[in-house]
Amino acid sequence: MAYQNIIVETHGKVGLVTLNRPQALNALNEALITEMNDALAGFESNPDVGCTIITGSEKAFAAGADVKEMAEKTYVASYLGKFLDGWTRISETRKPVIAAVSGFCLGGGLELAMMCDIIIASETARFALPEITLGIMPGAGGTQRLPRFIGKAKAMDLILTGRMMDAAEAERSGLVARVVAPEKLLDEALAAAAKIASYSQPIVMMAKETVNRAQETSLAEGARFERRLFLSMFATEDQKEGMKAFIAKRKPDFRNR
Ligand code: DAK
Repeated sequence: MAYQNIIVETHGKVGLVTLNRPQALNALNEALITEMNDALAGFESNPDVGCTIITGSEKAFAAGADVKEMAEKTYVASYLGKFLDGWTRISETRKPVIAAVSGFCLGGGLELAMMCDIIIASETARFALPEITLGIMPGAGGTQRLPRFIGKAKAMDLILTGRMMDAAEAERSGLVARVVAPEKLLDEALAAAAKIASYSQPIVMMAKETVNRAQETSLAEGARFERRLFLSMFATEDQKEGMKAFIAKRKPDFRNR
């Protein structure tokens, strides 16, 4: 697929998707979502890629879904046409995805970032779910994921007022994992992604799956799930290699087996 709205690169074992609609502050239209899903599917099926980064520009990660594309939609046509159908596909990825966020990260842009596994923000990042100001509410998981990140009190505040939260508040609230200077954002994300990609791919994928299970189930069921996958790791060559390398004081050579 030829991409018009994103730029796709690989850096070693890291896949990089840069959202690229500068004229609309990377507003997410259907074409962009389709292209992003295609790129992610390519990285998912590429055994040489162990982690993906999604980023935007310095001014905007993404200013939300494309309001101009959405404005005249009707209910029945949208329902029949599976309006915004591909939006949550990123949450089904099995390899880790890092959102590297600078500037505006609003509405569907924040929902996209929250579907990633780690959010790294620049000091200039601004987060909001401003849908209420448009006469709608978040529709790509925002009302469900944001309270899980930052708790009900702050999620209600943000969703009902539509106000923006800066990077410092986002880090304090547990939405983002790290905040760095704007000029360091991509390097920081690339270094984190390269580290993740250097580990055993199946083990990383199992760790991601298990942490995500914590969001969906009881503590007891989650701990049982963890134990099952933990024990299964002793059937991998990479577990043997990782522990032998530690004992021999050398770097492990993980083979994803
Ligand atoms: N959509 C379309 N165009 C946008 C846009 C957006 N979300 N955000 C900005 N733009 C466009 C502007 O219209 C402007 O275009 P021109 O007028 O030059 O043609 C250009 O980008 C530059 O924007 P501004 O001139 O407004 O730039 P400023 O620096 O003055 O302001 C801003 C930046 C980010 C504060 C402002 O642009 C803004 O408030 N933008 C809208 C933010 C917003 O309301 N976002 C939420 C959209 S609703 C679902 C999936 C997703 C969703 C729902 C359901 N399902 C799966 C069911 C998501 C919904 C949303 O995200």
